[in-house]
Amino acid sequence: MLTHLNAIFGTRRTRTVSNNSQRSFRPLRVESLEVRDTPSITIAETANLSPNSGSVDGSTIVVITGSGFTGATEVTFGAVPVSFVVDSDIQITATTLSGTGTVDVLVTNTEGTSANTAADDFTYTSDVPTPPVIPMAPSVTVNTGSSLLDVAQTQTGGLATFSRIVTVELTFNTAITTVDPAAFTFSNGTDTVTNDGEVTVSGLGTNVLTLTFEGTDSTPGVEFHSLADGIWTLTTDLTKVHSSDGAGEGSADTNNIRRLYGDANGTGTVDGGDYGLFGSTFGLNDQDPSFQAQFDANSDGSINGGDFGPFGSRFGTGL
Ligand SMILES: [Ca+2]
Ligand SMILES: [Ca+2]
Ligand SMILES: [Ca+2]
Repeated sequence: MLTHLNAIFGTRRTRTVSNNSQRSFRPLRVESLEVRDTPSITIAETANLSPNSGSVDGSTIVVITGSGFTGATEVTFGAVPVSFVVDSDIQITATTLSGTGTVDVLVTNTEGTSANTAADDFTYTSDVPTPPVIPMAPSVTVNTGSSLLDVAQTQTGGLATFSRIVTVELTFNTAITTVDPAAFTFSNGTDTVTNDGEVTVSGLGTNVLTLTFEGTDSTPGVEFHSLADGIWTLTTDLTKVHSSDGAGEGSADTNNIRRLYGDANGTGTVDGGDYGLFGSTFGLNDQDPSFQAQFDANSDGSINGGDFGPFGSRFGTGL
């Protein structure tokens, strides 16, 4: 703080002093009294950087907090001057240029340069954080790549019905490393089929898992490596499906997976059209190019009387 006293001399006057002589003088009058604040600049100190790391490519906006920033003339990152704004005596906002390694961030004002401390360390990093890739709801296809679909499926109300369902393929957004029991559950309202006994999972280590069906004709929900008749929902419990980054969240349903043995043309009923197709493959085995595995109800490699029984019992029925 500095105090300024301004004074002026008044009109000259005379006054008689004790020995009767006269003496002239000019009174002094205070004109104004002014008190001024004078900035007291001290050497800067850096207490914190936020963030204290950023891309090697630069352009990271760094908020420097500390003291003595008023009148700062230069901010350097590893001796490289950068652009900056003095927000207040205790805060500067600076923008990095490209750099490498860990450097000191120093602030210079008229009194000097801030002392190098651990708090002023800034690290250039090439590590760009990426979010973990966890399994998301898969897309689901039935009988992919199977000769079971040699006869074109007719969509009924937008839905295909399959005479046999022997594979269900799930395509994920990332490679699946492991699955827990009951990660995949098929339900038709009566029976439940899961990978905890009736479903085998293959393809681990890739984005595509293939589900196949185990058990015999007497296993509820499974008939000779096919889902049994019904309108099925596949529920994928994503918390039981793991990528290298972790398990998924929640669950996903795939509805209207429809199976009716004998409905080879996918109309939703076993009808005359299916009967004609059945007749064309009757007596053939899986070595014959005309063999249609979708009619091989008992999965024994031939279309014969063992398949005609289940076909006949369903003739005229629908889902
Ligand atoms: Ca330092
Ligand atoms: Ca049909
Ligand atoms: Ca058969």
